Amino acid sequence: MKLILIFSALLGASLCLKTFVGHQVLRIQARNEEEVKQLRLLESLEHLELDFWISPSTSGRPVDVRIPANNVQAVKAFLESNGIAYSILIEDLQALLDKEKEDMAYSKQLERSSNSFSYAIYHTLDELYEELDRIAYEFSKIVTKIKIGESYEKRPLYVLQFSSGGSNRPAIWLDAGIHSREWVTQASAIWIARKIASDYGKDPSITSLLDKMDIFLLTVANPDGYVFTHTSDRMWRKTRSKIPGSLCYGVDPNRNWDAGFGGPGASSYPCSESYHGPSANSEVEVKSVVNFIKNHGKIRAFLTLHSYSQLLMYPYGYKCTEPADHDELDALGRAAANSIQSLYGTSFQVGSICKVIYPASGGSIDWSYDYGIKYSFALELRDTGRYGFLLPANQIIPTANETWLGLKTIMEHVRDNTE
Ligand code: 0X9
Ligand code: ZN
Repeated sequence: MKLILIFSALLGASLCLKTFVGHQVLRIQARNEEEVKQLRLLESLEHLELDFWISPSTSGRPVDVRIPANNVQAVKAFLESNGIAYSILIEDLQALLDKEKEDMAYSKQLERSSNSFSYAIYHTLDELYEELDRIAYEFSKIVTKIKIGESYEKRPLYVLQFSSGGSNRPAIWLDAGIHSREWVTQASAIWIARKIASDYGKDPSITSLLDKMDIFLLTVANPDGYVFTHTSDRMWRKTRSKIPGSLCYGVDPNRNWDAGFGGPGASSYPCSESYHGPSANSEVEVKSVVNFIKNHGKIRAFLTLHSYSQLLMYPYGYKCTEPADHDELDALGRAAANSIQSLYGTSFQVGSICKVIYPASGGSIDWSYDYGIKYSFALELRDTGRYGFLLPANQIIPTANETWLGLKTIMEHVRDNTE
């Protein structure tokens, strides 16, 4: 056991894994709009190299920020001098990362000796792709693997199509992992893939759904970023494209869609975590999905998985006005949140992106909604900040399970309200 750990530590080091020793994650509570303004100012100070896990929006909404060790004191002093309240969410990020690595090495050993894919642990891209193949092979009657494009670094973008037959049926789109560090989303998506495949013919709800509609599932929407979170920087969020004229890499793929592109809640600074990119659809990962959806022509729902915060959101993010279908989306969102809660009591807040999280332009569900896909929802899965993006692996299956109940509620409504 010890040897394995030493070996994996060395392996990590040899691949130049970025360390986060002494990085803290603070939860900041702005109590009025003046304090929010101060936090926006803080966000604009590039030299502090802050990573906002939850960006400032309005007073009363928490703001979570990762601060490099050498700037922790300065940020705390800034907050204190402005009388802004904060607490420490994560004392030492590296300690959590070490724990995650150790857990992974240990459970990987167990998985190897059991000779079957474990849904209760996090996997590398290659491992996820191998499991996609196994699902497509085992359930070949209803599952087909389709390559919808390639990432910037030329990795395949694989979609699983679930279909009981028919041609050109209306369909539901589901993706995960567009933000690479949100590991519980890719892990939940692959669990959901097997669940859909193995429940067809057993669960009357999924059976009647697939007898009418297809489901397309993109498990890893940002494969380059995902590989990078394993080999180099666990906190990587963006794509890995080279930005001309900048030393920084990557575009926030959830600011790159053609919906209010370049508006509020997106940055034009290439080093920012929410950099919108040189133009809408500049990221091939985004463009590939857009092309697929347009070519398909009958996508009736667009669902996307993110983490964390436990939110179920509908449009808009690029503006704060209500979408035309607000009442139906809100009611459906609430029904889905109730389904999620019914399993383990996990509570999800429901509302528009702008109202429940923050203004964010160029997001996927705003594009899909404006494109005409009425049932457009984004889910932010567990947790509410105790672990943030570093959700322990023992929460993967419960998270996937409850998420699936919520998605099923949405899909049933789509099934019953689609020609
Ligand atoms: O900032 C974002 O892109 C999302 N939050 S996250 O912490 N996962 O990065 C919120 C916006 C959700 N909007 C859409 N999916 N369109
Ligand atoms: Zn996200």
